[in-house]
Amino acid sequence: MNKVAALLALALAAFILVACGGDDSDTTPTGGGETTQEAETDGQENAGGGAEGGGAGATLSFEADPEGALAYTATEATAKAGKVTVEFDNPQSLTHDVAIEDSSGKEVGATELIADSSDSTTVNLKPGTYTFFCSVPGHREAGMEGTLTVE
Ligand SMILES: [Cu+2]
Repeated sequence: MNKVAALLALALAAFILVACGGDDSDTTPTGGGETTQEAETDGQENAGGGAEGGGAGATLSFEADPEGALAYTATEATAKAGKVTVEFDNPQSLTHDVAIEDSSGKEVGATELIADSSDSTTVNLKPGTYTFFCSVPGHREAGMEGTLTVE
């Protein structure tokens, strides 16, 4: 009986060790793996952007509020780094555009100022947070802006 009890205790101890070890080894490699995957993904994205060269690049579509408000239909947008086509549809008779500036306030691109029309432009975006807004005086302040996240 003593032997059996000892074996059971050993088995239990081994199980606990394995379980704990399993958790540890799960946690550590997963964390490291994620870091590696992120690095690899970034590399692939960069490589992909370079290979695509903007040909099959992403398109960002913006629209001024069809009801006539000083707003776009979205206040958030996301895009992948690289060449991005910015499309803007303005159904209003009021003139608007879509300008994009980086986090330092430097404008990286803008569509034409248009009314009851649409326009598009191409911008080269690096990963980061940008602001898109209407450059007509007062419109941005009135709410015609949003955040563009580039990954
Ligand atoms: Cu405007």
